[in-house]
Amino acid sequence: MIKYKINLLNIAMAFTAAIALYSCSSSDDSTTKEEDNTPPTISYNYSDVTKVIDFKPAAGQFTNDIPKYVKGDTEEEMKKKALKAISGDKLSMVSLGGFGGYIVVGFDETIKNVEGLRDFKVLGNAFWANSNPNSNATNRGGSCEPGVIMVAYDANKNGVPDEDEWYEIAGSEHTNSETIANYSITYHKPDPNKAPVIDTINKWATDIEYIKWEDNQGQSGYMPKNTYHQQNYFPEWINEDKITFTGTKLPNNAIDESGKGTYWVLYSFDYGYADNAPNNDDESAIDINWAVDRAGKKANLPGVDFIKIYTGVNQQAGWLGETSTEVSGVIDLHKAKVTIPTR
Ligand SMILES: [Ca+2]
Ligand SMILES: [Ca+2]
Ligand SMILES: [Ca+2]
Repeated sequence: MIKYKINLLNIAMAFTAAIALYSCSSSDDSTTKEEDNTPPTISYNYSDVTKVIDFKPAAGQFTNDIPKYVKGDTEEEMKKKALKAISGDKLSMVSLGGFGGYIVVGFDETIKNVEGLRDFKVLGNAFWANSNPNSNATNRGGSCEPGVIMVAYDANKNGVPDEDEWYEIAGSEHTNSETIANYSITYHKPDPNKAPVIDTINKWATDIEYIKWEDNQGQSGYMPKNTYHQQNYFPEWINEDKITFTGTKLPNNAIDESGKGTYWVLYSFDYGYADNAPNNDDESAIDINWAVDRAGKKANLPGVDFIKIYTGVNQQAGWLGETSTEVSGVIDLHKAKVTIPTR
């Protein structure tokens, strides 16, 4: 059994291995200095993020754990922990939980929108599967947990992203008929005194009716609790009994390729999302030119000062749990001198 998400160490190890492979393939001793057209190698061990404006993860198996909540922590303290995790040497990452959970980050310098080129990467922990039981699969897949990216240019120079400054990056699923704009979901704080509901088939679940949710499409359900993550899945620093998130919901991307619940493949969308392709893959890079307004019209931004990322799917993948976007930083590709043409 491939244990994609069973613990973070595995993810971190896979992630490090991917970087090592990439670094090796980029050096070539046979070329002389004059002839060497090898693009500069970028290591993804730093981040250009300098501010966390907002951090509100949805319910999730890594919520209160990445970053770690300590009893008494306020929202401000959680924002500081998030900043420490994904800025500078980016010591860790943040997990955004289920659909809608988000983080808003800012930078000391505007990331410029250079014509014809992609401009930034949102770093995550996506990786490709080593093998797929479905040999007919045409899309790339593995652990891809797509997050929707929004961008804001500080047009009025007041140092904050104002409501009318936000635009959405129209990724490959923007025109997919299964994508739902203005999707809204509410998660209810779990009652610690409620008796857990055990399922004899899904033995990984310690409570299959753990966190109740309903959406604005007439659907409702439960986020189960699993045996690998025992902490509270509802953000502990939020005092309200329920939290609501609104955004663009992407189609489900997880398929149980084993047919028996043991091997889930989370397929990658073509482009335009966070945590949807490995950090060293060009499809994790974003062109600011893809930003559109609510009517789908191009925003034509000169650059971006703020980026919001939120989990874009409402999906349970069996024992892997809910799909949650992870963010470990943002890289300004122009500052990094990395040239990636747009599509
Ligand atoms: Ca650009
Ligand atoms: Ca502003
Ligand atoms: Ca992830």
